[in-house]
Amino acid sequence: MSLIVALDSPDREFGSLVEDLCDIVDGFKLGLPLLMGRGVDYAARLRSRCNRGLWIADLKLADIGHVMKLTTSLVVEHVDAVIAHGFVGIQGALGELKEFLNSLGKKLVVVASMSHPGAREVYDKALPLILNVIGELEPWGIVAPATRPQVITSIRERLGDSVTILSPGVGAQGAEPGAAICAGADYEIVGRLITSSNDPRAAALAVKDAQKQRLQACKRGA
Ligand code: O7E
Repeated sequence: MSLIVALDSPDREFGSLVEDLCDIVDGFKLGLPLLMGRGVDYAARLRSRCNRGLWIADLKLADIGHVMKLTTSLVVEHVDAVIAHGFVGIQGALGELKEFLNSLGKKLVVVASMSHPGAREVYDKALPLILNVIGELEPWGIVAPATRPQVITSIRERLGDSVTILSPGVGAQGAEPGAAICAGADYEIVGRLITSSNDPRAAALAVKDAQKQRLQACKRGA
């Protein structure tokens, strides 16, 4: 099963949580509150507690290429992938960022749609245009909402198997573990359901178990 844990709180000590989860999860996503509140050195220290899996800087960049590269360069040595918004387009923006990341051997992840209810207001309407950008840009990964699995299915149908789909919205935002994977996602991103638990390792193992059961059910067509 594919599980990435979102670390967002700027005032939490995540070191022991990272160590506890290191052998059972597929990676960690570092949110902007954590990166801004604790600094880039903290990201490096966290990674030193678990030097395996996929480490992602969730910068959710949306700027001109020059500025996105400057922001990325502050943290990129400590992560494997960086997240940017898709609506800024390729020329003078995502194209430059992708080239920069490629030159460093790092991955670009582009937001195709989001998990909160307000995503229906703009994101859903813009999705065909954003998918044009993603289709042309060919980033390593994209973000699509676990809260609306039908969006994941339609994106997977449109883009095929070559793109990696990361899906947030499980747990605190209402999606059940495994639903996004059944719909075509590769990874589910889970934050508070695990990080706010008294026993994060048990919570992560429960998510993985629920993912497995859901996947078996959806393979049977349930
Ligand atoms: O609700 P939680 O606690 O499970 O946290 C969800 C995480 O996923 C959190 O870090 C948030 O920033 C992120 N996220 C969404 O919740 N919705 C989105 O649409 C997109 C993301 C996100 O991570 O985008 C990049 C993968």
